[in-house]
Amino acid sequence: PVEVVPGCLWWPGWFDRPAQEALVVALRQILTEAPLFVPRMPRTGKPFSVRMSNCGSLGWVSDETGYRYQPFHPESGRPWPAMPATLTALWAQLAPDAPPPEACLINWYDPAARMGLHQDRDEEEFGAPVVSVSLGDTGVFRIGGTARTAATRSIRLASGDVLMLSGPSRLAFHGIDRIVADSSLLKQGGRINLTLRRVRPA
Ligand code: MD5
Ligand code: FE
Repeated sequence: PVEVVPGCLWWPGWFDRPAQEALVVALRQILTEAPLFVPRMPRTGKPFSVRMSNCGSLGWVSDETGYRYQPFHPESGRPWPAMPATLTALWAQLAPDAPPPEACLINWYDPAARMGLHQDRDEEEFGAPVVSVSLGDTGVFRIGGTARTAATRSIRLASGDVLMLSGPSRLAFHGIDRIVADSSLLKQGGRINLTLRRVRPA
C-alpha cells in the first residue's frame, strides 16, 4: 500500500471490475431494504449533499438532534441489513487484530455532492481502524492532521480503491472536495463510498 499520511494506507485497485460489480449488486439489494436518506446537520437542519444508508448491526445517522449510531433506519424504523461477506472478509484481512466491524456507512455522491473537512469522532472506539471502499466515479479526497489548520494532502480515490485509517490518522480531518465523472460502473454516474467501523469497544 501507499502511506498517504502516517497511519493512512491506500490500496489503489484492490477490487477488480467483476468484484466491484458484485459489490454494487449487493448494495442495490441493501438499498431496497434500507433506502438512501438525506442526513441533516445538527441544530440547523441543513441537508447534506451526500445521501446515506447503512448495513451492519449499527448505522450512522444525523438529524437536527445530532449525530449518532443506532440499530434501525431513521425513516422506516427497520433494522439495518446485514453487511456483505466481501466487506467483513476485507476487514478481517486488513485488521485481523481488531474486533469485527459493527457499522458500514454507505455514502452516495451525486455528481455535485461533496463532503466538507471533518473528523469522525462519534464512535466510542478509536483504537480500531476505519476501512473505506470507493466505487464508481473518482472522489478527490483530502486528508490533513488532527488540527483543522494542519497541512493537507489530496489523492484521487478511484473505483475499487481501499483506504485504511488507523493510529495517528484515525482522528485526522478529511473530506471529499469533488467528484470526477470518469467511471462506467454506475450507469447514471455518481460515487459510492463504504466505511466499515467499529463503534463500541469489544
Ligand atoms: C468518503 N467519507 O469518501 C469519505 C472519506 C465519512 C467520510 O469521510 O465519514 O463517511 S472515506 C475515508 C475516511 C473515512 C473515515 C475516516 C477517515 C477517512 N479519516 O479519518 O481520514 O465518503
Ligand atoms: Fe469521515
